[in-house]
Amino acid sequence: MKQLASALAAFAASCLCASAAPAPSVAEARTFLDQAEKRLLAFQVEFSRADWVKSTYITDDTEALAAAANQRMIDLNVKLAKQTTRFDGVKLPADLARKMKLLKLSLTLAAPSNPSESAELTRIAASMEGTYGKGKYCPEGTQDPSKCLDLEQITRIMATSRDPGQLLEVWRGWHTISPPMRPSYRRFVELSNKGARELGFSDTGAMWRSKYDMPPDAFAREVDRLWEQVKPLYVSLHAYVRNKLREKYGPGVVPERGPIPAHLLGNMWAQSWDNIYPLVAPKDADPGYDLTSILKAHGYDARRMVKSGEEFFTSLGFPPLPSTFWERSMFQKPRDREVVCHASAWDVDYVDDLRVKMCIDITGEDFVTVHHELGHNFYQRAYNKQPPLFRDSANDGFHEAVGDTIALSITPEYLIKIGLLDKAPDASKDIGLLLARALDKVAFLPFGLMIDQWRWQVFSGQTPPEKYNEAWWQLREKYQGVAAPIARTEADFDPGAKYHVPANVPYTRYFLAAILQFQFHRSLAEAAGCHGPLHRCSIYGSQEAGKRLIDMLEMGQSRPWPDALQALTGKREMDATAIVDYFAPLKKWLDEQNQGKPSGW
Ligand code: X8Z
Ligand code: ZN
Repeated sequence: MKQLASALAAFAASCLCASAAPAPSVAEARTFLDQAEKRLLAFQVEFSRADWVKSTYITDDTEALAAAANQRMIDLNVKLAKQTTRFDGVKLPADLARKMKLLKLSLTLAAPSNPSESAELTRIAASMEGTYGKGKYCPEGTQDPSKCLDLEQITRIMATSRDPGQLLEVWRGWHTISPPMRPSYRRFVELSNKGARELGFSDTGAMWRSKYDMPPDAFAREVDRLWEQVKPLYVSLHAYVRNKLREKYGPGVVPERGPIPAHLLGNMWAQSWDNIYPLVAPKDADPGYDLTSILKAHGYDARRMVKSGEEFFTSLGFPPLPSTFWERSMFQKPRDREVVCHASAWDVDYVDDLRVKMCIDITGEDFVTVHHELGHNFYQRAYNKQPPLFRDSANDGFHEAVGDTIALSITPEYLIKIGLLDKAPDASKDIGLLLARALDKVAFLPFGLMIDQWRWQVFSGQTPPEKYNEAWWQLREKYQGVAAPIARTEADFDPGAKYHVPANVPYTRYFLAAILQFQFHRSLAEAAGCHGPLHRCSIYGSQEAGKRLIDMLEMGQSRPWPDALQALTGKREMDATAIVDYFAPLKKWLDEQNQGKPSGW
């Protein structure tokens, strides 16, 4: 039988006759997809396991094993994606047509078909992430490795120190981890572009932009449109914060009109500014509580923070996490080995082997991140009954938005319900509450946007390797209005000091999520019957909101994302009016404070 089949195949291959082979049937397409899904799933699970071990125990060996498993998975995916062209022009039912399309689009990293190039690319990918995970700043003259600071220690200094000299030192120190990545990144761009081109995309950035159920150029315009909607709000916040920082640090450190030096905003990347809330708090409207102190005072540890997050989801009607989640997750930084601390959520078997990997610090910021990660896990389990190719979010912004949507419900009233707060601040403190939230959510918007503006330019060749760093700072200034606190040159590679660049995680998803979570929150709050101001609405305990959310999550990626958005919000467009309306009272207040002072940079 086997021989006969190969003889027929040989005949078909040698047949140069004009009468083309008949178009493949729908049944053949179905069989092809069934088999592709099975094979791909097996390779994905194998890679997940290797990747988990590598990320929680970085060594040369685990890196090599994970890279090899990644290579096998990518090579298979590339091969299958190429085979789909056989079915081009065949009229397929909608679900099969969607699967064909997703098979071509599912990769973030496409490897060239040349096996040695594919191996080189996956090794570079694993090693850049490892370099980041192991990154440390060792103050000059330090011989003693125990004096070196890891990112968790540096993060604490960035969050709490008000000494510009010390902030500058750790800012500079962390940025010393990335120059060694520069040649690797350059090669990474070359090879991944080669892989993307073999799949018919002009470059890796174009491949990323093709994943949104619309033409890639239309997606880029959509992102610009959303940014224009929120920009005035950001500019108001920026002007207010710059002025407060100038009062605090003096005109020699903070300019009156120009960009804000990037080391003063409470975060290594100036991507969210909530840690400097005490420096900018409104005099008469401070809510009078601080989540970090509350968690510490109540003796919360990492596990209890995760339990509390889980309890929010179960209050909405989600089933509790499986026992394996508690056995296999990593909540704390191990003392005896190198790990990738950057928080992530895993679905190792694509069914219910859910895990969180995070080095949790007992802070309000990490409490929010715990909810963020759990949002991924509950989404992953909600779509686990879908066929493998549909087991993903409607678009990647949706995946990032779910947990953040839940965290928007961490209101004073919610904290009272779970016994963490005695009394809610009255409405006169709303500006303080909104300002604290804006320092996180509004400050993030331009950062969420600029990382991939940089990468899209790098992948397309518009930014050549000799200009990697210059282009990075141009975009940071253009969008965020922040500047490097000390001179930078092309000997630096500052993009590499942000996790998602060496780890090759696309970033526009977070920008979309920052917009979407307010749309989700607005609809869910309505479903929960909350009619007060949205920043005071918590959907905690609402089965109605829970059902609305779960119904959408269960769709996975089976339909184009506007269908999923409609299921949850009744609208088919991403729309920044939800975030703009949420912060409207704050915007008015900020503009009053900014009167007569410069804004913009
Ligand atoms: O990377 C993350 C999550 C994991 S998906 C912790 N975030 C972005 C970041 O840290 O830069 C969440 C917010 C933005
Ligand atoms: Zn995430």
